[in-house]
Amino acid sequence: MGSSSIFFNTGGREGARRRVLLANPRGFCAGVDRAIEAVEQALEKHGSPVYVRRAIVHNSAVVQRLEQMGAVFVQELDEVPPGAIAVLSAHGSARSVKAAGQQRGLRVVDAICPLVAKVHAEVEAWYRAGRHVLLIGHQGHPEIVGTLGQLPAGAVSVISQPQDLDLLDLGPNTAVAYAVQTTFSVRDAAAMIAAIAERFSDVAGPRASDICYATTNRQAAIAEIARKSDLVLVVGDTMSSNARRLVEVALETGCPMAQLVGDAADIPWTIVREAETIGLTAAASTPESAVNSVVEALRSAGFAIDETDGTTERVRFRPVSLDPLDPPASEGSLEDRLDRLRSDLEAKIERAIGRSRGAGERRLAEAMRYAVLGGGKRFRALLVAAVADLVGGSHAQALRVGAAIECVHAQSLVHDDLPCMDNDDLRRGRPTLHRKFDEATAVLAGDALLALAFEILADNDTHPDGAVRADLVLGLARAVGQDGLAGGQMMDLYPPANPTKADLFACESRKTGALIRFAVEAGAMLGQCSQAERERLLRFAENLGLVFQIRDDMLDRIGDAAVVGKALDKDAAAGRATATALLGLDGAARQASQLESACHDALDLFGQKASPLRDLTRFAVSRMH
Ligand code: GRG
Repeated sequence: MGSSSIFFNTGGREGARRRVLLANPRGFCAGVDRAIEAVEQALEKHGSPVYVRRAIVHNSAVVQRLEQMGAVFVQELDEVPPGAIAVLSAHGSARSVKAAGQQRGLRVVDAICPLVAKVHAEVEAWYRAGRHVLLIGHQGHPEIVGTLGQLPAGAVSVISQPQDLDLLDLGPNTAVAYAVQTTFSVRDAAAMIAAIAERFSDVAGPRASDICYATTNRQAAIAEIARKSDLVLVVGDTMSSNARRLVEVALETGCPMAQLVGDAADIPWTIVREAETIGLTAAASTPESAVNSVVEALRSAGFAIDETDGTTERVRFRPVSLDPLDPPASEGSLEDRLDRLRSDLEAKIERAIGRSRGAGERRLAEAMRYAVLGGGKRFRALLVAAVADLVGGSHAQALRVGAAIECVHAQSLVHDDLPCMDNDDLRRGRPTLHRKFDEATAVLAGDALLALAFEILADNDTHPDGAVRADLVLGLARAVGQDGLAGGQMMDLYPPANPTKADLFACESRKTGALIRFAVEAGAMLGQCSQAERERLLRFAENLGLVFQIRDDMLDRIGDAAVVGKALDKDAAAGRATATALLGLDGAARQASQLESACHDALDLFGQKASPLRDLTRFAVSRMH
């Protein structure tokens, strides 16, 4: 219904101030936002059709908008043709769903809300600890079906009300643990937990409530408003559990009437006509456009809109991993593969930096992007991918590690260029970050890139095994710290009085070699290799790191500034103890060639399979940029 067509009977209360109390927070939560974004991005990257199993979130307006963009909603994955992309909903899915999809050759993206994934991890841990799991939630709701599907049949009992406990065939001394549907009523959950504690002697539960922050905040906000309202309208879909809970909370709080509306077209005008104060909120799956349509209709009908204060929500999640959509690493020519690797890597970094809202955050994210996405050969990321490929590691995981290393590398370049270090104006053919932005932004963007690198490595998507992730984090920490980049840079800034070749190597193998060594080590960690292979790879890495920096020193003398993308002839002017200063240009070239041979020797063990690493070595020695 268009607001202009509303005929409104004020019931003789023209003088009274009729108002709408607009709840805060309301509408989209971070998990919903993230799931919708995953479908949008899959469509943007791969075009239509992108199949989505079930409603991505419980809102028909959202579903219709995505359908118009090219998404195809299905009930089950067997409706999806092999090879196609299938996105699983934010509510989470049973393990068997994902496994069956992968078995049919689908490229499955899981848009599960991270807070639901946390509940999945919890129930699994309780089960492994020998506890029977009591899952507090609504039978048949997709989130409950998905959580049930994490464990074998019989391991979990779903309970929706305290009386359900009487139906369980479990003795009072059974070790139990409870978990709660993230969108359950906070009040009802408390009553259920109390009933469980009464019925069982050995009860474990989550450290923090399973009910998500968004449900908790929306229920608290509407409870506050409902007390002062004659009518509460909840903008949401009838499918939505959290929307229905908001209606219940409003009624329980004492508001005489509460109703669910999809948008302005559903406004119950006969009831609204009698109301003086209307509380208005929206479910976590409701787009703000639907709320706006209701607000505008009520405003046109003579209601003043009072936006109430409420909790500010700062929860953000990293975007859904679209790794499963990457084509197999081995497809296409070498050139194509390198181009694809670079573009996949950059897309990953772009997504890892993510969306930002406030002005300060936007500037920081912009500076981070400028630093890490503005050119660069991606040598270190190519190296991780080539080593992982050599030892049977996953390409998608190698790309994530490569993205982390490129973030650290970019940080080191940004800080290296600062006035307190090399004071450079040009990098990768463009103004350095502090010239383009300012020094404070450059320092902070570097800090944030460094933190982001560790965040990427520590993320579950990088490797399912926590021990491997811990090794990756440890390895990178060592590569950047006192014995790595920071220590090497310090040696460069404060060289000994009469530096020897050993001093030079000690500095260069840290300043540049440490990250190259870590790239090789990380690639090896992602695959399976014998101790002998590992030792060879490390020897290869040691020599490659040195050769890469020696060539860098040589380029300062012989390079073309336009090709190298930065000011040259700076080392000699600054009296730096570089390879060319210590060994002369010819001596440095001879040294590089010896190191190159040592790289090839170390790779002998791998035979033909190591040819991508040999190509990268040749490139390191002969590169002109
Ligand atoms: C990482 C905590 C931490 C501190 C950094 C400033 C600093 C400490 C270290 C400087 C390290 C540095 C800049 C070494 C030089 C490495 C080098 C040869 C850079 C050029 O690498 P390329 O050629 O560059 O791969 P592109 O632009 O292609 O990525």
